[in-house]
Amino acid sequence: MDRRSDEFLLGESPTREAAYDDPESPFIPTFRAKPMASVKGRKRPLRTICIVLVAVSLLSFGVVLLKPLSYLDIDFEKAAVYPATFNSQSYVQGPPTQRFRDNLRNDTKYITSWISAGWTNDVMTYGNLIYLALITERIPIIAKFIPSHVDNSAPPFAFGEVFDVPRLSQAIKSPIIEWHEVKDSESEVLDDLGCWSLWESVQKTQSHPRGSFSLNWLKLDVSWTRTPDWVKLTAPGVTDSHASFWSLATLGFPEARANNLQSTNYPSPQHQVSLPPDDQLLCFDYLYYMGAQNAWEWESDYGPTWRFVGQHMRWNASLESLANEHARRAMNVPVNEPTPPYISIHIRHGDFRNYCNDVPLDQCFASLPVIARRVAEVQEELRTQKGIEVTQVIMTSDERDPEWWSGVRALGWTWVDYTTERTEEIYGKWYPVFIDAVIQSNGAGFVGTHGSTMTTLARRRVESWHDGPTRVVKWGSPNADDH
Ligand SMILES: Nc1nc2c(ncn2[C@@H]2O[C@H](COP(=O)(O)OP(=O)(O)OP(=O)(O)O)[C@@H](O)[C@H]2O)c(=O)[nH]1
Ligand SMILES: *[C@@H]1O[C@H](CO)[C@@H](O)[C@H](O)[C@H]1NC(C)=O
Ligand SMILES: *[C@@H]1O[C@H](CO)[C@@H](O)[C@H](O)[C@H]1NC(C)=O
Repeated sequence: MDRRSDEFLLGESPTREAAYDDPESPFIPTFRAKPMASVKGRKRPLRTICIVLVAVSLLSFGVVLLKPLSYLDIDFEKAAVYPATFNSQSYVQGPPTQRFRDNLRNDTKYITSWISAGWTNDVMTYGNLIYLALITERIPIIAKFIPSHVDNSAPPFAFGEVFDVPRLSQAIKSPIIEWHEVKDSESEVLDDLGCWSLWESVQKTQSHPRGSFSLNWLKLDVSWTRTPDWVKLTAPGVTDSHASFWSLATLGFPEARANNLQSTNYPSPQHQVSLPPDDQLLCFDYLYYMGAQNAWEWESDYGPTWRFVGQHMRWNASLESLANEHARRAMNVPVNEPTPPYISIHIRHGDFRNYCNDVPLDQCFASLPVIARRVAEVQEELRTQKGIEVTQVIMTSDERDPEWWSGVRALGWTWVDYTTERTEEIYGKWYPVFIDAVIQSNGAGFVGTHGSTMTTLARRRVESWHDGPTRVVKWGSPNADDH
């Protein structure tokens, strides 16, 4: 059992610094904490409390929509607990408007923030935003995903087409709205907005707010006000970019807001207007680096965003069934047979080579036999702990080298061939990464790559959703994964 693992510290590389300097570049945390114990399902006594809470929050929001759930076929347990759903339409004035403000309800407070990294990091950022919404009792407004590792020509992709928003909303007992429900995606109006920027309070490399292409898509001209330095999670001298959830939360309430309005303000870049941070629509530049008590809490068992939000971010059913079809074809499952349990693997290569420094690639990345040893451990755990014999193995990876894939084939493993499937032509450029993420998450067990957030999320999903065994393969030197 590899529940104990030492922290894997990759050396600082010039590339990492370069990525860090570029606000539009993804950045991977290199300090990874220990693997978590699996998050257990909700206990029965909690159900009564849940029902009461749902009732109370529904009443306080004033709307009870008696619409049957659309995902009853996915999770009967949870579906049965929640009798009604939050209708996002009830938390705006009406259909999307040209100016976002015309669509906000004057009796409601909102919160928003934006993204600027790889897709998984962006998923985590939205998770953090929703968690901050919960503790400030505000309604989160979520923008579309925008491409970074994915081809730049891929159009923005709605959060609700990746995740099941009604289900998430019910699980966390809060409405969630998407930006395109508030402001018309075709609007030509450039809206002024005052927001807090925490980027300069948490890191010293850049002396400007964190940028995001989302602002261009949403046509927002933001006047930023610097957050006070006490939002930083760690001591001023510590080089770490995390802010603390509750420090930011205080700014969502009148006292801390009023006491910190005198901070540096940047006029909006286009209209050159100086605005204080908006009180109705609380907004922050970037919420990827957030923690309650420590940095990188998505890695920890107690991590609040995973516990209160992330685990409830289940896939949109259409996407999930599309991924299931791809997985079935990869495993050659006959039409009339159910999808067999499989072990999913995520091997992150691509730009991770930049962390190898002087170590040759074939010695830096974990070899296939090293990965196979981890797969065997997962197989063994499934056999002994759950009594299931899992022989199907599906590889997902950003590796492009055909020789490497031949090696995968030689091990008797399979993968989705997106070229033969013509997935991008048929569905769009976003789909290979979405489908791979769904396939990873639905493994009976999972093997991933140390240092990749895509692995982190897959691992947590397999542990929470399927109670499956997981392993994370270390790399960086020839014997990195010895154990
Ligand atoms: N289709 C596919 N894409 C992948 C895979 N692994 C990585 N990628 C691409 O590379 C990106 C990795 O960025 P993130 O999702 O943020 O996760 P990460 O591995 O922590 O990488 P960084 O962003 O560089 O920190 C993904 O979003 C994908 O676009 C994979 O197995 N399949
Ligand atoms: C709030 O909005 C409602 C409905 O749009 C309107 O009737 C009411 O007068 C507004 N209240 C205030 C304080 O502006
Ligand atoms: C899932 O995504 C599809 C579009 O792919 C959308 O029509 C549907 O409403 C989404 N499902 C939910 C529950 O939001």
